[in-house]
Amino acid sequence: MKVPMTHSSKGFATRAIHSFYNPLDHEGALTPPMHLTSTFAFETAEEGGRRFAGDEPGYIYSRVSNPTLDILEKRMADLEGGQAGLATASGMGAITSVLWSFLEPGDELLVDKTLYGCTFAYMRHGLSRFGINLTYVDMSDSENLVQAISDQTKIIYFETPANPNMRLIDIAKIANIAKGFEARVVVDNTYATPYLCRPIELGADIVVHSATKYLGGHGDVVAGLAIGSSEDMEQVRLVGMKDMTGAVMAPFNAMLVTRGLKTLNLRMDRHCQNAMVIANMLEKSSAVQSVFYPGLESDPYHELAKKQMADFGGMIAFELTGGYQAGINLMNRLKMIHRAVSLGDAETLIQHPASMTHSTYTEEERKTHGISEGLVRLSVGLENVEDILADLEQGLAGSS
Ligand code: 3LM
Repeated sequence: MKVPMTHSSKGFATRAIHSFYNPLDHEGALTPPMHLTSTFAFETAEEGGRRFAGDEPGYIYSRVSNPTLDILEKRMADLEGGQAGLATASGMGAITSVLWSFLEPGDELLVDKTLYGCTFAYMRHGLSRFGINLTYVDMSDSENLVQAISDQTKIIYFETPANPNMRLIDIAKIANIAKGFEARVVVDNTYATPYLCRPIELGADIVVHSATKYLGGHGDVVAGLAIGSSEDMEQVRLVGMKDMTGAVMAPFNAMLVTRGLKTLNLRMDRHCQNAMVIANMLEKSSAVQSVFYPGLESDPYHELAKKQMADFGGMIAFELTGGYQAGINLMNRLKMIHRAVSLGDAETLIQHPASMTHSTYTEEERKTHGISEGLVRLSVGLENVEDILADLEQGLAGSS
């Protein structure tokens, strides 16, 4: 496994385990204590006033900040190579808090054509109702962005690899084009995680995550994170999150995500290894028409993946020779693999984007946005790969 670029002098795993917490400052408690408190007492009324005015650091109320969240926010900022982080109630909480913080009526929002279903719905049915001019750009060819960008562009937004069809976008190229403009480049790094890809180091301004996925890693928490410059994150904290969405992460959930981070590198290595084996099997299977996985040499994004990712990730999309019905048959024949949305868990999960995660698009929109009706999405888990293979093979055998 190639060792990813490091942000500070210690390695990725070491920082994910140790940084920004010393047990000796907390009665020796190896695990950070959880601050299950909504509010914080002030020594004097004047102290409270100074904190509200921003003249003095210190906690006020857990919708603004909390010590348990602080550790996670700092660790994630460090792992992503950003200055500051913000822990939110969900991935959607991170995305909405960031965008509400920087957009005004009349501003232009340029988004890639493939987005996670609820992100698409928020932009298409939410933001555009409030005077934001939303334009879809196929950013897999950065020339399209050169044509679309203007002085009105305030946010350029994309996922890489994109949910669900595994398109990749060249982060450095996009960031370079945005340089001459006021626009912030916001990247959803949920699929790759900072272990495999660090958009900020490639020139992006803000990274958002669904921490529900690989960061938490165990399917037991809904959570989100945003990372960026100190100034931007302060604005998202005090405007987007505190006043507009209220989507703050709960301390218990921060504990779960902080725990997940400790094994992120180990889990990602295994997700990647398993996914490579599965993708190779699918590519060879006569029941499968096409496989979308950037680890395959035949994949159009293979070279870009090698350039901007340390490995190819745990997500695969594919279409069966027998089309939509064969995909449904396959899903229903599986015995170990669970039929469920979400991703990045220990358990291998399979779902059908057109009727599930991407049912927020109309059929017509899915067609325009390149999400085919027969596509099946697999989140490759941490089980023994032979068992995942065996379940898929028996499922495929009777799917047509
Ligand atoms: C899913 N995705 O199954 P939360 N960004 C990306 C995501 O994949 C997601 C979010 C943001 C799925 C969830 S679908 C009903 C279940 C790339 C979530 C949003 O708010 O933490 O769910 O993150 O693809």
